[in-house]
Amino acid sequence: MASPRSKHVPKLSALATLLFLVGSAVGGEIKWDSERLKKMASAGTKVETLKMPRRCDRRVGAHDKVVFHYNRMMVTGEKIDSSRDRGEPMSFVVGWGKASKEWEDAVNNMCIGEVRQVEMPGEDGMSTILVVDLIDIQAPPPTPNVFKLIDKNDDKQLTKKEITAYLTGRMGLEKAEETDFIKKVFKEEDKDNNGVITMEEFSGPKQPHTEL
Ligand SMILES: [Ca+2]
Ligand SMILES: [Ca+2]
Repeated sequence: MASPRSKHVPKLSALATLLFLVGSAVGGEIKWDSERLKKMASAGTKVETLKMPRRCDRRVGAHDKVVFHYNRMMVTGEKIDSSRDRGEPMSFVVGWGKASKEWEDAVNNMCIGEVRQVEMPGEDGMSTILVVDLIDIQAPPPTPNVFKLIDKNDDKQLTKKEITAYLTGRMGLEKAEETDFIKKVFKEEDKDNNGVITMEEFSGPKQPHTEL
């Protein structure tokens, strides 16, 4: 597993990356390394159902925790990796920005017991094939109040200084990279461009107990 100090910032929105770090900090269960996320984030996804269960009482929706096994292979059939080989299913919470859009697309509206084949074009033009087998849909863990974690002085606004303080020691970036990253967060989140991110502007989790 890549540590949160990995030098590679995934190609997700800056906020999603922040959430990814929080996930790591609070024991999130995402086990993909950031290299892999980076690869997937730029790809388009083709999804096809291989097997439907006889009954489907519930389908995957936003804020569901999906638990699944997968096999990943080259289009030639050569195996790359498999959660079954590791003996441990994967999981993530849909819509929390911890998995890339392609993974979210792959499990969207899926039934327990359904098996899907997902084609993810790679950056080098070499597609990889995922076979995803959904084994459970669970309630998500309580949402960490990311906004509150960053807003140290509790004035309901995030400054560059607060975000810098929050990131220090988490990302393992060089100073210049960190500055770039913070610029990106402000570009995406500071909608009125006044130099602070208010609670209304912040698009991530901001309540201590989000109603789900
Ligand atoms: Ca503040
Ligand atoms: Ca603002």
